[in-house]
Amino acid sequence: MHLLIISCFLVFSCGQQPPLTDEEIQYWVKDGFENLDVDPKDGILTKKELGKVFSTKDTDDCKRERSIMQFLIISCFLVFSFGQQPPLTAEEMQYWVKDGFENLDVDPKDGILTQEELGKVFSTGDTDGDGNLTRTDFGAFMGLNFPFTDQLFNLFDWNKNGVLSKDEFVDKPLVAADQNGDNQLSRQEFDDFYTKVLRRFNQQLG
Ligand SMILES: [Ca+2]
Ligand SMILES: [Ca+2]
Ligand SMILES: [Ca+2]
Ligand SMILES: [Ca+2]
Repeated sequence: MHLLIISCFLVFSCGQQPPLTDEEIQYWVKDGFENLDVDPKDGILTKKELGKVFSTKDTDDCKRERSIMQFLIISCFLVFSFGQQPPLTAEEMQYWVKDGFENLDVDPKDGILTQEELGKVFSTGDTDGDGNLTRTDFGAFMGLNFPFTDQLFNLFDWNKNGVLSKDEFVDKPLVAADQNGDNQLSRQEFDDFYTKVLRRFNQQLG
């Protein structure tokens, strides 16, 4: 992925392409995908299809270069849109906050996070059952693409002992975000709190 980002910057910085607007990027991504997804045209890019583009002996070099360029633009776009490169845009923050709520609001999925519900999430994450989440447990829960796993873990790790107790993962954050004191979090309360948190992380990096 890093190689692709670098290639991308090279492509852009060589001035072969003026800066693109959002619409242009969308167009290129769509156009690029459709040019690459040919064998079979099924909405999925296989290794074989990508390999063809890069190994083609097509005498039409321009066409080949264009395809490679499009592939790089797609890669860039994917990398950026999944937020692996902080700072995040407002839309990306919204996405992660929404994603976070949906990952937690599972039992029952009713738009409200209760203490009991968060406790169940904690127990699921605590794979060895010792009453603590390690950084790895926490990372597995947050997913590979979340850009602020370490920062969020450090924020939660109140006593700085390198693991999260149930109190640190469930009770303290719940109290911090619960505006009306009913000991549960509405989507609005969750959004308000975590948008602020992500903004702060963003500023630290930005
Ligand atoms: Ca719920
Ligand atoms: Ca554990
Ligand atoms: Ca701790
Ligand atoms: Ca509440």
